[in-house]
Amino acid sequence: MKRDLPRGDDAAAAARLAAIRAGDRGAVARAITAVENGHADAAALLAALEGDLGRAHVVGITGPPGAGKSTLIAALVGECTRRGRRVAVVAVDPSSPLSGGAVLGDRIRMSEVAAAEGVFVRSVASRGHAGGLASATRGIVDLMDAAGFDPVIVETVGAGQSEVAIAALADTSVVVTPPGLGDDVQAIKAGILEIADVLVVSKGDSPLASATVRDLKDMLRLRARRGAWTVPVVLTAATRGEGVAELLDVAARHAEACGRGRRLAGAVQPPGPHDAAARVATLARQDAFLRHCALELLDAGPGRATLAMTVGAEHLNFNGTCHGGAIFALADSAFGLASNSHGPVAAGIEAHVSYHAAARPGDRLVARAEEVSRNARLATYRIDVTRGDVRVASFGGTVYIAARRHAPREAATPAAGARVPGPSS
Ligand SMILES: Nc1nc2c(ncn2[C@@H]2O[C@H](COP(=O)(O)OP(=O)(O)O)[C@@H](O)[C@H]2O)c(=O)[nH]1
Ligand SMILES: [Mg+2]
Repeated sequence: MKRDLPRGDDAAAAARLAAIRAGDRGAVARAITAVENGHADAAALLAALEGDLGRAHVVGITGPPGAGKSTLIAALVGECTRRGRRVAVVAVDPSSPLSGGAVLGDRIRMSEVAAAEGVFVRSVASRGHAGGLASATRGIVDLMDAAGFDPVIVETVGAGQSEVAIAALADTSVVVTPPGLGDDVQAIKAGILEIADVLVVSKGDSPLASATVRDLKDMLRLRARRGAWTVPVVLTAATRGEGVAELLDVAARHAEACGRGRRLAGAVQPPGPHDAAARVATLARQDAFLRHCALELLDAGPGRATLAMTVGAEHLNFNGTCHGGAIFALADSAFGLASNSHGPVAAGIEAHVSYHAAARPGDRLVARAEEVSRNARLATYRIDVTRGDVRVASFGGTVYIAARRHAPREAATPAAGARVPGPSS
């Protein structure tokens, strides 16, 4: 009798898997509950579905409370169903009791679209998840992916570290900004904006909306482009259905350019010293400014990079000495490479420099960048610029570490053996 039990269990498990793969709502809902409760079966279930993952386009929608995320998602869901797509939504509820009203509001708005055929909506309460929220959300996204929903939309409130981790599940991260943030834009730029693949200015019916679009576009212009993708700014008025189809199109274009299933590639082994050197060499090769300034990569490793520059006629100021801007560029480039040696994208948010000695034509300047401190989100670097034994400048800088990693394509480009080729090789 006992020998029949495992067979019965196997058959039940197989039936459960088949039901999930077929998109059976009840089966998906029960599996999500098992994942949320950390049920023993859940891990085995998710493992069995591994081969079914990576088909869905996972779109993360984040932004401050009240930005209009839920309203926008409801409109996106409507647009998806009009296009014949089966769409799923995971709304990660903020645990703050202050936002209880908003959570209730979400449920009401969502329930209108959730009743539609081919739409699956699930709220995840962050209370009781104690740090496991990101992994529970990941499991839920996986289940929706395996069940054939595409896209899978994840709503999070952009604030703390766990929200950034949840946003990292997404193939396309959409950051929603309400109009009229003004100076606050500066404050959020270093953080949540860095994760954005697409920026949305919501409530486009507000008179302040077009000014906010302009502000964000100005800000983006100041920022380095990431790979082939240029972050667009989309104006939406979700309550009127405006900009919603455009947003869906833009998100689809991002998935075409940058791929799906990013969360599945996130579990790669931690990079070793050679990976860091190879990554820096690849980044240096791809850096047009480094090439333009004829900066030479001498050495790299985890958290460090050394660059050299020979002072030429084109580097001189009106005094006939090396322009401070050229020295800054050398130090800043070493800073940029060192801080991006670990894999996750690091964006400079602050830098300062002191000049100690002049440099003249023919001088060979070496900038050595070293990591001083690092946590999950921020890292600081010290860069010494020297000419032989003489210190020419000292440079200090801070980076914000984004949740994403450099595209695997870049990181995987093999460097020649253990040698670090210079930017021009
Ligand atoms: N005027 C206007 N109000 C909007 C628009 N979208 C959302 N809202 C309002 O903004 C408030 C917050 O919206 P909600 O979607 O709950 O924001 P969330 O907290 O980011 O999910 C609600 O009162 C919405 O009615 C819009 O396009 N125009
Ligand atoms: Mg909401």
